[in-house]
Amino acid sequence: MFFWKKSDTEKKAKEGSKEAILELIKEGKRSKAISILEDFKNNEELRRILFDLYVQDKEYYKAYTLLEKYGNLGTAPERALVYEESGYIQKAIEEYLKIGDFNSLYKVALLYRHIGDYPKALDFMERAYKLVPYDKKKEVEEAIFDLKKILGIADIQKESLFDKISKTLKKTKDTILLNTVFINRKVDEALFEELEERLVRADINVKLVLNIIEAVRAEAIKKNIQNAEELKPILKKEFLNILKNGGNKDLFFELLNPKDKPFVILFLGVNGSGKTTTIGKLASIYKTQGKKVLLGAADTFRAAAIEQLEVWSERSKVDIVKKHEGADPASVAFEAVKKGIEENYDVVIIDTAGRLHTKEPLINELRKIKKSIQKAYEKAPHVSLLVLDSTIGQNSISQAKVFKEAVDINGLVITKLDGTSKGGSVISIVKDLSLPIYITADGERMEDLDPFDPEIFVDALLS
Ligand SMILES: Nc1nc2c(ncn2[C@@H]2O[C@H](COP(=O)(O)OP(=O)(O)OP(=O)(O)O)[C@@H](O)[C@H]2O)c(=O)[nH]1
Ligand SMILES: [Mg+2]
Repeated sequence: MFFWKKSDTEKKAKEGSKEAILELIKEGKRSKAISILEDFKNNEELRRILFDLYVQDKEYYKAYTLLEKYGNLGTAPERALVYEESGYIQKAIEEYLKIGDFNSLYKVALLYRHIGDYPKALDFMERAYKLVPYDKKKEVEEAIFDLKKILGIADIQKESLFDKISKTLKKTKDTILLNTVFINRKVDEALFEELEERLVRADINVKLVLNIIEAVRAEAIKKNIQNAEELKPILKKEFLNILKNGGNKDLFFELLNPKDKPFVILFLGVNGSGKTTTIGKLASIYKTQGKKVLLGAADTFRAAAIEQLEVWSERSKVDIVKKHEGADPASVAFEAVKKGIEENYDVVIIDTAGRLHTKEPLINELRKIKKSIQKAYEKAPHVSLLVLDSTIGQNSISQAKVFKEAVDINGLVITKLDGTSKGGSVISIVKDLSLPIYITADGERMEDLDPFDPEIFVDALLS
């Protein structure tokens, strides 16, 4: 009978016949075959089949135990995959290194990055880059750039930052569409009008736009420019002229490589501007540089605010000074800086609340916080940064003025540039506030903090 025939195969398989086992697999009885093979782990040939089945079925941990007990099974890429998937990163790295091609070196770099060994990650990323296929070039360049940034190495490649900022500014660029405006166009009144309208839509202040257009128009007449493409460098010059007080990328790297210890940074800004998120990212970067970091939860207004900072401190494995909701924020700031000195911290970062509807109390509270910080350490805060949410564009200027009234602000952090079409507001903000930009933020990952480079910003905007 048919039934007998089938069971015959099974019987032979159970006796360890390789052919019968392969037959079972062919018939689709994988789990049966696997359970039989598991009784023949000592047989080298059958063990190899079992390993393959485990890998195909993504049973990596089982494949791993087999590897551990019997050693050399499968190919290096298979073994690397098994180790990686079952969480044995160092062993996975060893296997990938045996392969040595682009993919495996890239993988090694990603794994080192995953376990937080950034110097090794950078080393292997650069080795992988030497073998990079053309379609992966950008991706690897960006990864190298991010790692260098995390490590606080100042000699970043301009192209990488340009690519990143271009991507970040996508929504703003889609609004301005300068390339479309300028392509195959004559210089005439209609062009200036369209340019004006698009710059206003990207949230550059109307008066400022009119001035810029006026200057561009004058230059175009002076040089008798007919082709719209040739207006681009003139526009760039006008933007750069405004942004020349907007800071440069060194500010970011000075922040990452502070001279004094503990280096105290005070973060200010209205609720939701991105203070806590930026503090968290910055703390992670310092931590990966091997610095000892302390956060001060001086936003005691809401319990959730304290908790959010706590989550970041756990994620970045840095310490935190906190008190209960409603505690005196100035006392939290004082204690954080004091602890920073006594326990030899490299960096102390103070988070604050920013409820604008209580303007007078807010100003008084911020002044008190600053005084307490100075009481604990007279040189502190070394830097006071005001965080502005770019999605509200120029409206942040009036907010900023309230904070400027309370505390001497050294510079700005512009957040959420990834989610806004109002990126042009950066130009108005710099012009109006005369403050340099220390950091731009564009996402949720630790790497999504960037230096501000006016030239790159303008090039990206006009590209
Ligand atoms: N897309 C994007 N979202 C961001 C960025 N920075 C912060 N956010 C988000 O913005 C929201 C507010 O960020 P928070 O860091 O809590 O802001 P905060 O200034 O600490 O706010 P309060 O604690 O309420 O004063 C959160 O949902 C963040 O995930 C950024 O650069 N890009
Ligand atoms: Mg917060």
